[in-house]
Amino acid sequence: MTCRKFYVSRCRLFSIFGSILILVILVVIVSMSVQHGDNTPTTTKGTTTNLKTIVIERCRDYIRTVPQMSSNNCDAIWEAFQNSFLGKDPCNVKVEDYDLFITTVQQDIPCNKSLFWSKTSQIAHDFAKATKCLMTLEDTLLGYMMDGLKWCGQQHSKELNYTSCPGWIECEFNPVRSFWRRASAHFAELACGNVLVMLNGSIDTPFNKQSIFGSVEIKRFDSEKINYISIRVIDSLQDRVSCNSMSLEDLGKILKNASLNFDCKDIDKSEVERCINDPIPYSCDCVNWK
Ligand code: AVW
Repeated sequence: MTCRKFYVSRCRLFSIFGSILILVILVVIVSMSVQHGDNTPTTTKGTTTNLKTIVIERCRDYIRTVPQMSSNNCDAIWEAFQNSFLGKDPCNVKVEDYDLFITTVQQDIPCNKSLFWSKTSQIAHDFAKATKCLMTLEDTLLGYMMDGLKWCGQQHSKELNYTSCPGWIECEFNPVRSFWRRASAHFAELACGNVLVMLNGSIDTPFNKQSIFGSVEIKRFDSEKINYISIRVIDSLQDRVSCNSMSLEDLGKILKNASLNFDCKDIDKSEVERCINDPIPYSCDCVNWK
């Protein structure tokens, strides 16, 4: 009797541990798959379900809330967007294929408002959203409409492909990557006055020449229009000086060669987080960026 009791309780214990283990594995799998900027190619996934509805609704929402944007026509924007990649091999959509689409969207980006980021997506967007003092690409209509979405077409068909689209690194000229390169180039070309760049000091190469910031945006900065570039390297380790690292030295050389004025400063992540949690509306001053 005692022995059976012992057996039953051991059984329960195993099944409880078993369930917890399965739960933990599930949570890890789900959280990995929803991570923005996941590096795993996702060949099995196709175009985001309801892409057209999502894009048009986001577009209408945006132009409703930003009065200066009312000249934009969301149906025309959708048409131009889909014409950029439909009927094309999803590994052969060129950056220039989005040219017409980019010109269909009318938006002025005020000087001194542009925020660029690399490997700091979360904190940069949280900062822009909380303070409303700067704009990232994803705060512009172009970026806002496409943020987090996936799309592709196929050759010899005018339909979206909902079954399978190439992943970000699977082939260079996939429709999503070419779009973000084109939109980023445009956003960088429009930058004027003082601009802020948030880099990640907790990785070996805060400035990565292969990133969109390093390979696209930095090349489109116009020294005639940009007064000053504040490079800010965000880190959770106090006293780390990423501004002195090799990768930042590379960035410095590129900026100097392009006659762009800049400085670099290491900033504690906690300072930015404090500001996000207790912002001064329409002011960037809750962080000492200077
Ligand atoms: P990032 P970037 N799979 O943090 O400098 C899917 O490296 O490149 O910063 N999506 C990806 C992948 C991937 N393997 N790698 C990157 N991405 C996408 C536009 C993903 O959406 C703004 F204006 C990730 O969040 C910034 O100044 C994003 O690319 C600059 O370009 C950024 O990757 C940030 O581009």
